[in-house]
Amino acid sequence: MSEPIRRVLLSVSDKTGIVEFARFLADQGAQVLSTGGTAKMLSDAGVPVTEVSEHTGFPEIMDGRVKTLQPSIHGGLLAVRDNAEHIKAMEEHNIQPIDLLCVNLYPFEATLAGGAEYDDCVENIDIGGPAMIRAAAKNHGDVTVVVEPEDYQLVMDEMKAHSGSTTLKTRKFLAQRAYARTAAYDAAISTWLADETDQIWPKRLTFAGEIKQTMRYGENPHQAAAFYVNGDPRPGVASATQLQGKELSYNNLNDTDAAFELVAEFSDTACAIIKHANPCGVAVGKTLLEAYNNAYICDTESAFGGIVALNRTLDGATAEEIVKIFTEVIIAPDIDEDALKILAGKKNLRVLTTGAMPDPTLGGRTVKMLAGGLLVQGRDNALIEELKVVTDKAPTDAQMADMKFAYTVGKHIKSNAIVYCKDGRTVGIGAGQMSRVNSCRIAAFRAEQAAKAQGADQSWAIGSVVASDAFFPFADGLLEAVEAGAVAAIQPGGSMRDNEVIEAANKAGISMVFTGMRHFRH
Ligand code: 93A
Repeated sequence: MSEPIRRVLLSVSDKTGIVEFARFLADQGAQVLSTGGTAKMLSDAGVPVTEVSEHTGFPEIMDGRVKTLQPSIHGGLLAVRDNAEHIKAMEEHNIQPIDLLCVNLYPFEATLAGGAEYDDCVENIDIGGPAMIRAAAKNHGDVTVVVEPEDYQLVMDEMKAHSGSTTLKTRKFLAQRAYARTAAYDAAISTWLADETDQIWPKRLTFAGEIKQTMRYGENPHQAAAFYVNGDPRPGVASATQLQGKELSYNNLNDTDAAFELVAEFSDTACAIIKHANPCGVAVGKTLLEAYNNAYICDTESAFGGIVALNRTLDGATAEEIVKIFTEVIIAPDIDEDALKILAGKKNLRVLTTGAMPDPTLGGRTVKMLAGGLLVQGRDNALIEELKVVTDKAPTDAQMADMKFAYTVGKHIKSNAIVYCKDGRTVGIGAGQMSRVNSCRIAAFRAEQAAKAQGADQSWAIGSVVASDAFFPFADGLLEAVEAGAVAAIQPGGSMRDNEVIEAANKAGISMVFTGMRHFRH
C-alpha cells in the first residue's frame, strides 16, 4: 500500500483546472508548493500555497530560468522512500519528499506554430519543467507525476478510492505519459533547430505525434490502429472537421488524404474520386458539378463506395449528384448550406471540411516504415518547369493543357501509372501494374468501357493524350497507347531507348513532350 500524498509541487503554464486540483490536494491534507505564476493564481483563489522560493530558500532568478532547478526540489522528487541512504541524505540536507508533481511545460509548440520570433521560441524552451517531470517519472515507485489537465480527474479519483494515495499501476501509466510528453517536446525543439540550421537530414530525425483517434481496426480487421497528428498546420485530413457520418476508418483516412492531396494540385475547379488510394476519375471543370460529373463517368463502377475530394466549396447541385451513388467520404474546403441539407439525408456519409486548401508546393517529409527502420523523403512537391517537344509534330495548346493535367494526376497514382485524358478529364487510368505496357492496356480498356457505359460508339482514348509517370523503357507501351487512340504523349524521358520511342511516335504521327521529371509513387 502506497503512502498518502503529503506534499505536492504544482507548476503549470496551462492553468486549466489547476485551482480545483490544488484545492482537492490541499483538502486531502497535502502541502502545496508552487512556482510564481501558479502560486499567485492559487493564493488568489484562496488555496493555501507555499512558494517554491520559500521552500528552497532560494529566489527565482534569471527571469525565472532558474526556479525549480534546486537540490531540495530534485532530491525531494528522486529520493527512494525506503532507501536508508536516501533518507539519511534528505535529513542531512534538509530535503523534504515531494509525492506528487504536476507540471505542464512552457508552450514551445504553440509559440512556434504562432509564428513567433527566434528569441521568443528560445525563451519558451522549458528546462526546469522537463527536468522535474523526468525525475518524478523515474521515481514513479513513490511519486505521482501529472503532465496534462485531462489527468487531474484520474488522480483525484484514485486518491479518493485509496485513502489519499495512488496505485503503482497508475503511477507507471502516468510516468509513461510523462516521458512521452518530454520526448515529444524535445522532438519539436530539435526539429525546429534542424529547420533553423537548414539540416534537411540531421544525424537523428525526431518525430512525435499526438493521438487523435483510435480505430476499431487498421487496414484489416485483425490489425489494431490509431491516427496520430504531428501539429503540422497544413490543411488536410489531420486538421479537418468532420461534420457528419460514421467514424473514419484507417482506410478512409488513407484514401481521403490521397484524394485531397490530389485536388490540391489544381488551381482550376477540380474533383477527384478515389478508391484504394488511387483515383478512378479526376476532372477540372467550369463548375464543381461539371468537374464531379466528368470525374464520375471515367469509371462509374469503381466510383461506388469511393472518396470524393473537391477543391471548392461544395454546393447543393453537386451534392445532389454525389448522393445519387454510395460514397464513403466527401472532403472539401467548405460546404454551403444547401449542400449540407442534402448531405444530412445520408446519415452514414462522412463529410469533412478543411477550411482551406494546402499549398501543393510546400515541402515537408514523408515517412514509410520498413523492418528495422524508417524511410524518409521530401514530399513530391516539384512542378514541371519546362516541357520539351521531342517529336516532329508539336501538340496543340489544348493537348498541352490536357497533358499537364494528365501528368499531374499521374503523380498521385501508384506506379506504373498511365493516364488517358481529354478535355480536362481522365478517360482511362491504369494503376499499380508491375509492367508499364499492362498499365497502358488497362487504361485503354477502361477508356473503352467508360465510353460504352455512356453510350458512346467509340473509345474515349481516341483523340486523347496519354501521360506516363516514368519513361517508356521501350516503344511497346507507347504503341499500345497509339493503338488505343492517343494522339499526344507526355513522359519524363531519360530512357536508354528514348530514340526508339521518339521514332515510334513520329512514325505514328503523334506528338510527344518530355518533362525531365519522374513521379514514381510506390
Ligand atoms: O525557465 S524554466 O526552465 N526554469 C525552471 O526552473 C522552471 N521550473 C518550472 N521553467 C521552469 N518551470 C516552468 O514554469 C514549468 O514547467 C511551468 O511551465 C512554468 C510555470 O511557471 P509559473 O508558475 O510561474 O506560471
